[in-house]
Amino acid sequence: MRKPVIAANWKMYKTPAQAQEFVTAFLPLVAGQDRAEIVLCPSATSLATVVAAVGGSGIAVGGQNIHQAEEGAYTGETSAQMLTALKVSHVIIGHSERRQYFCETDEIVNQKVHTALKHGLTPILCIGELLEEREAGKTEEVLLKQASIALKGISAEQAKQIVVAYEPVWAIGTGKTATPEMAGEAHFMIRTEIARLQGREVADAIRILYGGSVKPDNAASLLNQPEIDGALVGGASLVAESFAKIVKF
Ligand code: G2H
Repeated sequence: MRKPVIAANWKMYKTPAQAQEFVTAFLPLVAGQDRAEIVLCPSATSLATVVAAVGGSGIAVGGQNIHQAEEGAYTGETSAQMLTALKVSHVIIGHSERRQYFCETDEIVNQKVHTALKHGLTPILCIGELLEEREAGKTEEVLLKQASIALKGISAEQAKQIVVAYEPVWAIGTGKTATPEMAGEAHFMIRTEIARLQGREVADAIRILYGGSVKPDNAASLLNQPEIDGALVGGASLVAESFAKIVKF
């Protein structure tokens, strides 16, 4: 059985003090739960605070982005090594906001996946179609293209460590959620493509999360779909009580 992953993507919210306040409130709410793996992805400036605050609770910490290069003259960027030095274990790669506002192509996403894996970071690889692509009947084509380019040159052993997040772009921060059936169908397409690329064993092992306006009141119906192995949560992860409810779906 695939253990669900419930990941918080705080985007560009929370100072270190606010991140600390969240963790202090959140830890007692999820103490003793072992049903899901929890990953908190704060902004880069709060990573060290969150790593220290979660301590030995078993909660993992992820970055929201890395640069594909090892190091270099890339003002404002963060390398994989900078994350691992802070004891960060995960990193979100290819979020649609990075693709849309920071010109990340599928090829750059692929390079970032390679860099993350090389440094032992678990990539949370985001893929998803735009509204116009869904309306044009291109959802499958888009998802398969994004998945196949992102996984280029990745061995089966490495691929098993990746967490994929299906985030239909039209459902992000909009309050619109894919129905559980729509999400389940997209996850099935992605898993089938992973099986074609990496073999059935990898496809059966890999966790595919759903992201896009996940809230406490829709979490259970999405997460109980057999193809959905967890959630990547934005807005509803900013408040400890609501994120804890999602964790305990
Ligand atoms: C999608 C999601 C988190 P939200 O971006 O990755 O955000 O839950 O606010 O739609």
